[in-house]
Amino acid sequence: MLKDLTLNPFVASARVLDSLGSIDERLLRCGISRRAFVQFCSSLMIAAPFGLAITDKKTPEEVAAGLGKVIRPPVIWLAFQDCTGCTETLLRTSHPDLGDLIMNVISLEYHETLMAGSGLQAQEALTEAVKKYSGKYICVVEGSIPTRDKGVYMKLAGQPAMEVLADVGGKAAAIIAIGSCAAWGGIPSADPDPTGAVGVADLLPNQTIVNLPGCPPNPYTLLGVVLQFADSGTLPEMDQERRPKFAYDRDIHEQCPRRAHFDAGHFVKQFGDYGHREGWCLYEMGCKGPDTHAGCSTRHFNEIPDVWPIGIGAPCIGCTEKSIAFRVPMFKVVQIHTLAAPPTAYAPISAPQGVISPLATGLVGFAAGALAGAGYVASRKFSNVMNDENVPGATPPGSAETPDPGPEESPKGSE
Ligand code: FSX
Ligand code: SF4
Ligand code: F3S
Repeated sequence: MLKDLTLNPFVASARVLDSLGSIDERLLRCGISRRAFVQFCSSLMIAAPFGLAITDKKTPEEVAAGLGKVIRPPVIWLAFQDCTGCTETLLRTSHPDLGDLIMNVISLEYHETLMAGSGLQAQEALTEAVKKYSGKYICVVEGSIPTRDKGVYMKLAGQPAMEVLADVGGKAAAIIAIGSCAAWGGIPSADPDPTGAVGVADLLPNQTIVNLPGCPPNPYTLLGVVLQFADSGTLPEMDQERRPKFAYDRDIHEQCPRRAHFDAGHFVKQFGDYGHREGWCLYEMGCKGPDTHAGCSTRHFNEIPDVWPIGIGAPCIGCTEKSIAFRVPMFKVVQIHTLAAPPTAYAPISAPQGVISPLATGLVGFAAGALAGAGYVASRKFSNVMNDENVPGATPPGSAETPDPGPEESPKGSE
């Protein structure tokens, strides 16, 4: 029994979409187990614990029961100037079943990279899908659109990408710009921007557009938005950059597992040093986590714990932020502007080691250490002044002003 979708603007003409069947029907027909679907629903709940009506349930079974009745949304996927990482992230789940399941939960009507057909056959499939589901399909756009020289730098069947987007995007119920390239230009728009690369909203400002920046973004964010739209015709609450708040409401720094090291002043000075091997803070290596809104620190990729940039020891490059990734050099240290200030006094993670006699490490030593520690942390407190050279870490790593802790920083016998 299909859910009554007559009140849903997305499925105003439900008969056209009825032929796609509900998610439950499709999974049954494809022999996908209930267990795999419930597992998928629990991943969705983890990715979107708040802010999405479809995951606002008590258990994964309840989410599965609700989602199973939803008619599979038709999706037309356009790929422009990109590396295809956005598609890859959707397919590279750690369980093969899951990739298969994702492709069955939606009805992918056109996707150049994944479809078997090519050339004229593919072109006809696109024309037919646009005609059949006009005004009802979700158009997912991956990659930026070249605008320089009348858009000659990318064509699809002889038509400039700009025109394809205007045509296919213009007839969609909603557009999802997946990845930083589609959201605002991304890598192709980096200086010197030879093709005049822009994002979807630059060309279709009046369309219903959701931006899911990230290079690549988390695939569950896409699925959450698509499924909510298919279920109720609504989109999740968005910020001023058109990003859904449920996935972009916090900065990386706020929930970073290395945050305690930041607060204690333990910084990696160069890749491979003691601090890097010990998982210290990557701020001085150019980490943009304090200025970057994304859920990566709690929602890792490929369902594998610690698979995200900082988790594998690389600084965040701010790939979800319009003004950071591909604009600010990767290893340039950012000034701290966020409100997420560390406590004024924070116990050091490991006590400094030296040759001071045990007697001297009594109350006096404790007080002096606490004062010095608090002073250091206070000096590192967030500055609102751009280019404030007094902020430790304001100079690029490796410069003369960045002190190296030296070997004495490492606890004895640990290397
Ligand atoms: Fe861009 Fe997506 Fe980065 Fe790549 O396609 S957001 S270059 S991960 O693949 O568009
Ligand atoms: Fe994590 Fe980067 Fe913040 Fe350090 S600066 S705590 S590595 S987000
Ligand atoms: Fe991007 Fe930073 Fe996450 S680089 S993937 S926002 S950790």
